[in-house]
Amino acid sequence: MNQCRVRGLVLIRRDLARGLLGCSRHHIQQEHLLLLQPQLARLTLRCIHRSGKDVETFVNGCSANYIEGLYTKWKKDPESVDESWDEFFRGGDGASYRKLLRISDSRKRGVGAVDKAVIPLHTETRSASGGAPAAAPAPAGDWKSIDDHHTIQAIIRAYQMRGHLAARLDPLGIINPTQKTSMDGSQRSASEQVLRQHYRYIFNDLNANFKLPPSTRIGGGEEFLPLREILDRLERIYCGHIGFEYMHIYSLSKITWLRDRIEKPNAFALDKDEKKLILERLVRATVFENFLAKKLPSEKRFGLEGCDIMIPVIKEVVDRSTELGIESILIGMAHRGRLNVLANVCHKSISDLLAQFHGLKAEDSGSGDVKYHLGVFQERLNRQTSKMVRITVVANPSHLEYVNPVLLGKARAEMFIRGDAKGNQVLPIIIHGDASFCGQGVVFESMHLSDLPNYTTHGTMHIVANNQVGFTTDPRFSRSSRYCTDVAKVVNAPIFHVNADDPEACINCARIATEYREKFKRDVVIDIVGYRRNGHNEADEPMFTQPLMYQRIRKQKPVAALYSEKLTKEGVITAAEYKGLVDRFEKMFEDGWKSSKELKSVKHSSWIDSPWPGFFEGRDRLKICPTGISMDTMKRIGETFSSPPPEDHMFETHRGIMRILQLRKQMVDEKVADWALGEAFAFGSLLKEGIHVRLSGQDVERGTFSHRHHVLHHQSADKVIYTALQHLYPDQADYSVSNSSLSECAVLGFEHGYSMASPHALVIWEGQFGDFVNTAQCIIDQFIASGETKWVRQSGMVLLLPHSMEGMGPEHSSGRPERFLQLSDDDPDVYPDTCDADFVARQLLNINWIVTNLTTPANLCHALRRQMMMGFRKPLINFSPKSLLRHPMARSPFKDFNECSSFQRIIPDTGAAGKNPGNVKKLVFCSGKVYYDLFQERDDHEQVDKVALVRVEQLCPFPYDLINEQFALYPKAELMWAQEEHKNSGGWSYVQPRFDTALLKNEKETRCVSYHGRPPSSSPATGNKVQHKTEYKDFITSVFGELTPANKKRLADKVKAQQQKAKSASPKDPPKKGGDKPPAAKPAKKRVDTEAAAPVLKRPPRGTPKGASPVAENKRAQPAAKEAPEESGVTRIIASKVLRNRSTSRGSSKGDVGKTSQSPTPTRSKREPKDPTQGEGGDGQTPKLP
Ligand SMILES: Cc1ncc(C[n+]2csc(CCOP(=O)(O)OP(=O)(O)O)c2C)c(N)n1
Repeated sequence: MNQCRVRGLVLIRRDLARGLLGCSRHHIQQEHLLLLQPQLARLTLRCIHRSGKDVETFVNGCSANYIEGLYTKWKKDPESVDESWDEFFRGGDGASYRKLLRISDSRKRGVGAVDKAVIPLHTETRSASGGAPAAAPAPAGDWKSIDDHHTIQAIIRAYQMRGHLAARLDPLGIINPTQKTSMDGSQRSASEQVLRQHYRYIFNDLNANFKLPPSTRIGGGEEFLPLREILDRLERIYCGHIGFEYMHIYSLSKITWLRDRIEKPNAFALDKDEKKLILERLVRATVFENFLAKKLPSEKRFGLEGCDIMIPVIKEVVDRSTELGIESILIGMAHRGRLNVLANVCHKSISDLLAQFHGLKAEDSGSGDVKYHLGVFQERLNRQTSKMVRITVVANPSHLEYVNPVLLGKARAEMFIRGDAKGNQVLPIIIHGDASFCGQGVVFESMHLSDLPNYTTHGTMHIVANNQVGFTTDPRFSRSSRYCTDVAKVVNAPIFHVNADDPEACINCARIATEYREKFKRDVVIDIVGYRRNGHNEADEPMFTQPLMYQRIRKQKPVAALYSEKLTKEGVITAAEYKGLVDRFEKMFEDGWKSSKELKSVKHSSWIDSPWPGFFEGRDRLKICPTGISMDTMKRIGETFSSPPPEDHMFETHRGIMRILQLRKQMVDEKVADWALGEAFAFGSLLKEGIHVRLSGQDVERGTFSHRHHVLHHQSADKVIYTALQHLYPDQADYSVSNSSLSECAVLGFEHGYSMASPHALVIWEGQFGDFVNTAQCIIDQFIASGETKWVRQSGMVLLLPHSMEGMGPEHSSGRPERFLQLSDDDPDVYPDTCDADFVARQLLNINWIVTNLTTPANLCHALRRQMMMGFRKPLINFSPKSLLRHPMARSPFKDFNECSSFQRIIPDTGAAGKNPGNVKKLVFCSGKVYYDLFQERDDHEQVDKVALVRVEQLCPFPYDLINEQFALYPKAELMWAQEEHKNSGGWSYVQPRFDTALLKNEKETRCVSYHGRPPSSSPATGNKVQHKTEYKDFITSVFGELTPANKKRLADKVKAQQQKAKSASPKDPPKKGGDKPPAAKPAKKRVDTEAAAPVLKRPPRGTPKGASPVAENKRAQPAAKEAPEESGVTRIIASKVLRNRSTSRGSSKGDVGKTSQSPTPTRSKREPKDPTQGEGGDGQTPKLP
């Protein structure tokens, strides 16, 4: 059938359909003619002016015959044809028709053969209207033929969409489709499930010829194919040993590319050499497993037998990708086939690998890991492409799939280090098990990182070693989805399911997948469907649970044998050549075995997956470089951080942000820093020193508590942002700050992986609230806490976990410090050698991580900088404040950041108590925000000189030396530990035994440290405000006793005085409702939260275009600004003043400020800036001042 004719008729049909929807008959015909005739006329002209194909597509014999037929009919009886044809044949006294006829005659002579083959197949008559009662009579046309073509299109599409359901994927043949015999005797797999209502059609006239639609490439160069050939080709492509799933992809270009790649005839042809190479690699993989089975029959190795082809598949990916420019490949995988990958893909020394089985002692420190978890880092020449390639297999725990985000983070970091912005040089590959791929939530969470700008790895290759069983559970009971790979559809990844016993199909999938990733930089999945020859491990008896499957498996020949037979039959190799291959690899492994026997010890460090070349060499590990920064640096950072974007950015900044920046500026002028500024000092100074800083987590750009504001958003242009810390110095390092997806597990894993790639980056993950960190527990336990010990791999990763009891309920209070402290690996019963000159550094070196609960911005800055100033890397878990972010007392003067200052592990009491320690009755140790509560309460209880408050800033490693100094300083004091957490939470269970160990050090010491805090509880905090306050009061009373009548009177007087002061400060005539507005010149009194909807303050940009005057914009903004209710603003100002005054009294005791340490007591700026953002806060949870 001629394409143009079909098009013309389709237009008619569409018209009719429209007519059915309600147009008048006349209207239909008018429109029909309009559509048809220009079409014919245009095509006619094309026929005249152009030669060859174009002409034939319209007026070839077929359409000409059709029109001729109509014409004959019309001549006999003009009413026997549709009015439209009538009009056409009459047109110009039949001139148009005669013209058409002339052209068609000439065409008919050339293409008659094709036309004759077009046989309408449907025998039933159909009305064009589809049987609708009110339908107009159908225009004349060869509807049967058209319908047949539609059916063919639908069949092609059905194969493309659902052909995979009938693909023969299972090498065991258990789940393969039952084939049916077609009318020509051929076996066809496509079932009703695939073809649905068109299923019957494939038993129709198979000789009928059809024009192929543009949505398929099965024709290659041919436009027409008989039905038989169409079905055969579709069957071969879509229902063979590969099940292609790609029609779920939204992007047409990707679908078209894939169709092109897989449908074209001979798309999968391999030449002799390629076949030989597959066999060679297959034999190597198989011989390796057999060799291990023979030598170590009782050892667990999680062999790959049944999915052996995975090794040649990975090698093909390596070949192809290196050919396409990839220089570094990172692999994350579980136990199955891992040894095989190390030996045969990475080319790890066979003797080193086999030595792992000999029970040798390790030369170096660390506890090591089982052999099928170890990492590898190899740089080698790829012989196929003669290109160097670096292959890393990341060490991983037993916990299946949790390595995924870690691998992705590491790959991303490597891309960053190489400046590979598009993933052209680095390729991540993740190898999954079928049960774990669909079972573990971290897979989904990690997949969702794939297209996020700051997390993308520009396409990850996923390979599933699908042995159709997970331990003892078969897929019917381990997943609800059809395929184990369905999770990948969320990111639109194409999925290639392939029969593991068809090596060539597998290799072709590897090729297409590699090319797809290279072209589109998107995730792609190869699902290798095989089987597991042995039990879950080699000692397991699989017949207990999978008897029928294993009866089949026992009969199944190994794929290497099957493939060698195939190639022998094809004449590609001889039997002798095959045997030669087997012998060669057996000898290779035997030699490796012999040399492994000669080894006397092993080294954990030879299994490191992230070597940091040049970092440790010549470095004094125990030297911690100074963490202080110069005044110039502080000024520069402070100024940039407190300034709006420069004028040339033409940036509209939110008015509330302008206020925050003004307040920051005020702090900088007064040389005092709050939490956000302290953090900025740390980041900015490191960036200046060339250290890349990356901050990631939920809502970190603004900060959950709206305190950070690192990324400013243009208020009238989408996606225009400004990040001040990226504009500090022209030659600074890169600062990356990014809100993450709402996942703790994947994002923390990702950042941990990122931190492993280089020691020269400060990588920080911040939890929204510390409470949510437990959804990433596996990453914490398996990687961060124990990674260095197991895998000799360091990480300087920082976790910021907002933590403190502020009445926000069970899930917004605790970052669970007790858990991190419990995982710390220092011995509570051993008093360390505190006389060692390097004691502090050694303690840090020997611990698995550092746990801090800091109280000053300066200490935060030093702690963060110390991460990069140590001669090694260590994770830091810091419990961040919430209300302290804006607490007027939680500020540090600039001198606490300067070159003479350093990190303070404890902050002693330097107030009245510290000055007269002999008078002190109680020495209270505490950690974190509770210090400020205790500080206030001590004042309220008038015990400033009687109670010393010592802040333990670094809980782990425990500062024994400094703690002992404090014991000695207050010889008569009762020793107390005060915490706001419940007794089974917080620091108590960690510090108690360590206090005891410290006290035991002094023979004369008879005191012990008592506990003061909330009683034990299964819930981290109460959700009831009243109970929260009662608990708080009880806790405070246990430290200071009840308030005396004198205390109470003093407090009452104080409150009265404050109220008086506030009253006198309030405006005499508050504005009446609906009355005059107060003068607009007092914007500073408005709180940001009342201004949330207020217009933005525009900087007058340079070169502002006409008509867009910022002044005009601001003018327009005025009325809205005035609408903010002044009354409520006033009330809030009063409230905040009371708070400020209260804070002033808290900070009244003046402490000594030593030259070499930070100000030990809280300081306050002279003019306390009003907290502009209090009242905002993520989650609707506003941290309140205590
Ligand atoms: C998170 C997690 N849960 C449970 C296990 C215990 N386990 C080890 S292997 C395995 C079966 C894994 O099946 P699959 O993913 O199909 O991989 P296979 O072993 O079949 O290659 C299980 C449940 C584990 N290692 N990790």
